[in-house]
Amino acid sequence: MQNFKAYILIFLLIPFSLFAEDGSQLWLRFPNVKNGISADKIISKGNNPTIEIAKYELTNFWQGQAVELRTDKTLKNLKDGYTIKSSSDKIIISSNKEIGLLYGVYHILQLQETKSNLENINITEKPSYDVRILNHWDNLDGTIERGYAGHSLWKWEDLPNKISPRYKEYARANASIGINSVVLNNVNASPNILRKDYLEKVKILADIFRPYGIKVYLSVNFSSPKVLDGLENSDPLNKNVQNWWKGKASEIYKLIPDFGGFLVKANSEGQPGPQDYGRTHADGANMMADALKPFGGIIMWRAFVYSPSKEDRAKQAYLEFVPLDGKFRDNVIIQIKNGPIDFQPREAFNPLFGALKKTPEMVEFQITQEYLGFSNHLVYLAPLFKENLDSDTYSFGKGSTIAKITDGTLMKNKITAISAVANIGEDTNWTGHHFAQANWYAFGRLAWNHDLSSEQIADEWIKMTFTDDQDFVKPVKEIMLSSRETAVDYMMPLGLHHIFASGHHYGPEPWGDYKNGRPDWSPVYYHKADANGVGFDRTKTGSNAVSLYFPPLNETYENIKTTPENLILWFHHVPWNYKMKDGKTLWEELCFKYDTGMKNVRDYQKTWDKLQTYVDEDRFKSVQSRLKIQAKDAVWWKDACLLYFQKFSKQPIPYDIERPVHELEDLEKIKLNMGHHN
Ligand code: GCV
Repeated sequence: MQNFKAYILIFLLIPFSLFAEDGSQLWLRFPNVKNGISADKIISKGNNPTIEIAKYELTNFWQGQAVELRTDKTLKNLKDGYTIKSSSDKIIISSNKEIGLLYGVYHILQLQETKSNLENINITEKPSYDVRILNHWDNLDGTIERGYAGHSLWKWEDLPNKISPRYKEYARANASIGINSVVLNNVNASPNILRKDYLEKVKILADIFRPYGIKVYLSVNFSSPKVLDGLENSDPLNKNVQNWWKGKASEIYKLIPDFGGFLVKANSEGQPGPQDYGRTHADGANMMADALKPFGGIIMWRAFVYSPSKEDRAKQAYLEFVPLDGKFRDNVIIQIKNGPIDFQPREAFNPLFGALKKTPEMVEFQITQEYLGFSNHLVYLAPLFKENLDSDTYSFGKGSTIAKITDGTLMKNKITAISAVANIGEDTNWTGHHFAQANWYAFGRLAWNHDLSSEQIADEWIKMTFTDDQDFVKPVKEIMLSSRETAVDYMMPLGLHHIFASGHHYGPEPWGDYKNGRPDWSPVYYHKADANGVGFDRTKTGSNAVSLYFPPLNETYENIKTTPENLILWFHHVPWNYKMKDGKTLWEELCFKYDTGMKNVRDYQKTWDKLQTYVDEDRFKSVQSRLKIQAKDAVWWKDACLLYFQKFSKQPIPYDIERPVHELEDLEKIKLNMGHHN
């Protein structure tokens, strides 16, 4: 009897466990595939670990025609791109490189899973960027700076002996979207990463990633020579220091012959750098560049520098780097955050893009949602990435988009690269929020082809990650495509920025005024609300950051009437009763935006609940409960910001807008214990 009961119980549980999905397979689920084609249907000469992976994917997951994999030297101009052509009895994938063949295999698998037309295929793919790189902000103790999906994937304690199966899964996921480079450790770098024992661990990861076409890079600490080996200093003009880096480079390349290079955060937020010795960023970067040059390595030198000076933070990277243009070695590339402040929900683009005419530049995006609700909020980031890449800098005349400046079209750069701070941790589903997987996916796809639309990327991702049923795809796509603007609306509409609570950057703290700390980390520094109005005056009467933009943008932004309204408070201090284009006053518009953002999240909840039958139980519930948090947070943001700004506008919240449900004093008391400094 007892047994019988157990059977019944198991029987009842089976349907749920079968359908339960934990998200660990990302967009590589293949839910309807039992077997792929048999090995004799794969035509390929030669054996190579990358080709072996391609064969594995085909025999496990590909259900179509026979496939021929061909390396073809005449396709050199496609770099690691490929062609896919169908003939009567097979599909032929050709590439100059083995990795291109693997990319081609992932491409046809994507077509199969999205139920795309597989007849008469004739595809040519060439990547937009050579280096498509994830920056992990993982510390050697296993924590992750701004990581919201658990601890680091890298088990430094276990390496080099014990190898987690997830290293390979991670590499496979990256290869499936064309990511070919990773920085393993935080830009706030521990010198220890360059110790012999750590390099031996790094080597193991590099060996695992190599067949998937992925090169390893490291963030390095500028003081490493002094800290690790007791040199008298780490001055880049000191011969001993230069030799130390040369020796370190040859030690690394002995272990990892295809090592990619270094990423460096120097003289920024307390990190050491060449300026500690009165030298310039160029002196520092060039010293490292010379050490890596014989081995083909590159230096990605970050432009994220600012200090608590009188100068507007939005100008500082420009002022620091423009005078150094032309002074960098040809294996240095300047890595620039998309905006001039710090990964805000919306920023104007960084005026440094296009301002360096002789030095290659690359974008740094942030996939991890430091300023976008961590892994609690559903925010699809492709529209943010696209907005930046499609921004016209006018630096080489009209049409000088950031995409064209960084991909080599306008600058003929020797190195082209694009980077983003990863949102990956050891959580079962890799990214915490199931929908945050879409941001990893979207970055990879855009790094491969920046002309893809946010919509197309969302469409692919939804179909592969959930289902291709249009009744699901359509509403979910609508949520995703509107979600970034929704987050801007309930957090920081109309160009407001950096009004986050200090430290964790999660909730609102527009009242934050750190007089005794760093004023440039204070929300009041950024919104400047007073009885007259709100917003940061960056015109001639203010910080004049507008002058850093090329004409006609400098004029466009100087004039409040021509400044896009979604950036109006970024560039102007705007009177509360200023008339917006829709006839509302600024105050009314601000209220309306916060309200719209909040209501949109409530609508996402309704939509998601209606879709329950299309999603497995576990993922459905997980997304549902995070949407609840997002909805609560949106009300928190709206009430905190409107009640606070109301103290200055001294006007009622328009009566057709949801009433606040909090008291400002209560919100001001909230102190989340989420750690971190600024
Ligand atoms: C890695 C912001 C973040 C820091 C980060 C820094 C950077 O200030 O809050 O956590 O540090 O950017 O990008 O260097």
